[in-house]
This record gives sequence, C-alpha cells and structure tokens, in this order.
Amino acid sequence: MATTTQAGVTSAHAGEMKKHKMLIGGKWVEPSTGNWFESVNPYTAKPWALIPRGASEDINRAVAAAKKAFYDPAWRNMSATARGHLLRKLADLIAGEAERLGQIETTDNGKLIAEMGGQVKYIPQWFHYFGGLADKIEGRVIPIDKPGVFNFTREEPVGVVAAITPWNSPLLLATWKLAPALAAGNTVVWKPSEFASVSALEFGELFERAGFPPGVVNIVAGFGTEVGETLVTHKDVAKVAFTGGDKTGEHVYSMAARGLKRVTLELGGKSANIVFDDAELDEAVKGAISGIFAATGQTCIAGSRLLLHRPIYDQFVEKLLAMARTAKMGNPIDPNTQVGPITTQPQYQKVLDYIRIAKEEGATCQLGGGPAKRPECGNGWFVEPTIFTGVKPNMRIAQEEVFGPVLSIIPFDDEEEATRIANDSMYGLSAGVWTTSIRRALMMSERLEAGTVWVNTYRAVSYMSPFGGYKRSGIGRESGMEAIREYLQTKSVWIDTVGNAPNPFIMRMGGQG
Ligand code: TXE
Repeated sequence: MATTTQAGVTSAHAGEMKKHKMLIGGKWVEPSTGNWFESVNPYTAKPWALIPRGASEDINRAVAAAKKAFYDPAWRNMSATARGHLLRKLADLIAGEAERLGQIETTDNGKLIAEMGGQVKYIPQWFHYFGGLADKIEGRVIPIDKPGVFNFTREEPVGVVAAITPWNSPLLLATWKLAPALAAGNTVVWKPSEFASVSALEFGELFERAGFPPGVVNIVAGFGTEVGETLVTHKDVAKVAFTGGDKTGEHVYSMAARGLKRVTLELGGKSANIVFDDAELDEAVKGAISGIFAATGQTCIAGSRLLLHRPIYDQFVEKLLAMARTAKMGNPIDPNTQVGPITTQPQYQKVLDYIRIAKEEGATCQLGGGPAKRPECGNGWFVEPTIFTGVKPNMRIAQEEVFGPVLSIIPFDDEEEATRIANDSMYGLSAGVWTTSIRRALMMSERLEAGTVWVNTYRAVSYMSPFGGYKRSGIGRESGMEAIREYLQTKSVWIDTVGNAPNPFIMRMGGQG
C-alpha cells in the first residue's frame, strides 16, 4: 500500500499503524482516492497513524449528507430541548473518554499531557452550555409602528456549516464551532488539519453514540488545498467557521465571499503582555512565562511581545530568565514536562527562521536561540525557549506571528507609550496587563485594541466568555452567548390582523397605516 507523509514522502512503516476512516452520512468510509497519508508524532518525528486523504468527491458526499440531514425531519423537527439533550449526552461521553482523547492529541500534536488533561476534561462544558442554550433561542415580538399588523422574529439555523480547524488544539477549537452550530440546529462538515487529524477521527464515534442522526456531523480529513477549498466553495455550504493562520484565513474569506457565505475567522495574533512597575512582579513573571512558553508558544493567544515598564525592566528580565532557565523540556506525554516539541516540521523551520531574522535585525538573544539538543528532546522538533531583548517595535520579530517559544521584550515609559506599542500591530486577539492600580487596569482594558484583555492573569478562556479578534485576528466571536448568533439567521414575520388592505400600489411605510 502506498502511503505518504505530510511532506509527501513515501513511508515503509504503514503496516503497523491504525488506518483511520472518515465519517460521512453516519458511515465510516474509506477515501475515494484510496490513499492515506501518515500523521507524525512530533516528539519522535516518526509516523504513528494513517489518515485518509480525502478529495473533492468526499467533500461533495459529505456536504450532500449534511444537507440531507438538515432537511430530514429526524433533525429538523427535533425539539430544541431534545437537541440540547443530545449535546449534553455528548458532553458526558467526552468526559468518559477524556483521558484517551488527551493522550491521542498529545501523541499527534505534541501538546503537553499536563495541559491536554485539563483541556479535554473542560471541553464537555461547551456542549453542556450550548446544549442548555438550544431551547433558549427566542425571537422577539416587535410593537410595530402601524396598526393592524403583528410582527415577530424567528431565529433559524443557517444550514450546512463548514468547520475548519488547525493542529494546535484540534478538539477544543472544533468544539468552539460544533457546540453552537449544533445547538442552533445546523449540520456540519468538519475538516481537521492534515497535521493533527487523529483525535477528530476518533471523536467522530461519540456523535454516533450520543444519538445524533446520521449526516448531522461529518468528518473529512485531508489537505487544505485538496479538500478545504472544495468545502469552502461548495454551493451548499452556508457558513464557514475557520481557525488557522491569517494568510490562509484571508484566502478562505475571499473564497467564501464569492459564494456570499457567512464567515467566522479566528486567526492568531501578536499579543502584548504589559507589566507596570506597580505589578506583583513574581505573579507577572509567571504570567509572562505562561504567555509564551505554555503550549510551546503555539497558541493564537501567545503573549509574544512582553512590554516592560522601564523602572522594573532589569529586575524583571533577570527574574524571567531565571524562571525560563528551569523549563523542563521533553516528552509531552510525561506529566512533568513543561515545554514540548513544535508540532510540525514546517512550523519548526518557521520558528528557527524567525530566530535568525531577529538576530539579523539586531535583537539581543538572552536565552536559547536555536534547536534544543538536550538528550530528553530525542529526535523531536524542539526549539529552546528563546528570549530577545533590544527589540524595536517595528522589527519583524515584534510584528509577525512566530507561533513558537520566542519572546520579544520591549521597554516603555508610561501608559501612553505602552498603549501605542501594544496597538501598533495588524493583529488584535488578546493582551495582558499587570498592575495593582485599578485606574491603570480599567484605562488599559479600554484602550487596548484586542478581543480579550486579561488583567493580572493570562491565557484564561471559558465557554461563557466571548472570544475573538480585533483587526487581522479575526471576524466574529466564539464561546458565550455571542457565539450562537453566528450560527443563526433572523426571519421577520408580518401578519395582517385587520384585513383592510391599504393602497396596493405603495409600500406600507410608517404612518401610512
Ligand atoms: O495553518 P493553516 P498552518 C498560524 C501560525 C502558523 C501559521 C500556519 O502562525 O505558523 O498559521 O499554520 C486548512 N482552503 N496558526 O499552515 O494553513 C488546513 O488544512 C481551506 C494560527 O498549519 O491556516 C487546516 O485545517 N482550508 C492558528 C486549517 O486550514 C485550508 C492555529 C489551518 O491551516 C486551506 C494554527 C485552503 N486553501 C496556525 N489551506 C490559530 N489561530 O490559533 C489550509 N487550510
């Protein structure tokens, strides 16, 4: 059997690995191409699973199944309460499988098991929350400005939703799309990243077990340009919910625009983590570490620009370096590991390229600055936790998303300068502020151009709180009450209650009765 790696290299290990299938119309099917590709464990840099290489034909089948399910009375006529019940049942099933799913994701994308354990246990909360919201989707009765008419609104699902997810947190980021989409009564075709599809394909089985009608959720694996584009441009897809890089997001947005589709995009950032001289410094050091080295910096909300108030600059850098030096690298499946590998080989190369660029631009490397050759890192794609000082706000390392464990430190003199530097970015996903002054906390959270501002904490998310970007970090919101609106469309219904038709040659405008 011919299989290829994610980089297109033919492999000899195919026989030992689990060969996954795709979920289309309630059935587990092989790809129409008859081809699989290998998913690589970033810690060993060796393949460990076989992913079906979907093609346009598979997307067409999946969208047709999702469309059929959308109109099928089994889903369309299901009461909102029953829909909510299915979501909550799914939540319970996920909770029961949390450990297994966490281990799969750690093996597939190298995210720490220490973090995955918590993440997969928390995922059910999204399905509980949106399951609870399913039967609270209500319209309005509008006291219209004309006599003899009754006007009300209905909130209706949009149809088939395309969910496209990246490799850094596949299940969590899919959950942010699937939970509100399903609660609102839509059907879904989910395309996970070609670099981390295994957890998605394993997750699919839980929809069946929870009792979702066939075709309500479909999962097609494969490459962005092969299946992603067919999905985004498919005429029967009503909405695209995408998380990934901003360049791909821009392309997805323009393709979706041609079909006048609804779009939500979550596209990463270059978040500023700002420490004032009145902050609890030891807490802020932990916040800075968590901002850039947690998840090996491969998170859209990475606090990759650390802005330090000049009076505490030297002291803070010293404390930060001391803590960063203690970071324990190694196998992400070991619960004591603190910094794991880079998930993909191209991403590993990208991070190393940015380190080189930062040095060429004249930044001073205070820590790390290259591949990690520690014995505990084996053959994996590891990069040393890296800290640059002497970074100017206009350098590429301060403007572009690295998506790795690389921190840029920039000093500032006062609130005005901190705000100016923080907002001098094409991105606006999140920001951190460290201060004990309530005045500063409120002032900065008002001034910062970011979808999320954390004060004296960092990297906190919840199913209840809206999440999304300003500027190039995205469009729309995930989580919270805001998210469900992204999956609904409003219908206005007019009913004449008197039967006394006015002049039929003119529109019924205000005051004309
Ligand atoms: O993401 P892509 P990549 C950033 C990060 C990273 C960069 C590139 O800076 O270095 O993006 O990562 C699918 N039509 N983020 O290349 O390409 C693809 O198959 C339709 C930030 O891995 O954005 C995958 O499922 N779909 C981010 C998804 O898009 C296409 C998380 C994301 O892939 C497609 C990850 C196409 N033409 C990376 N091309 C975050 N916001 O958290 C690709 N895809």
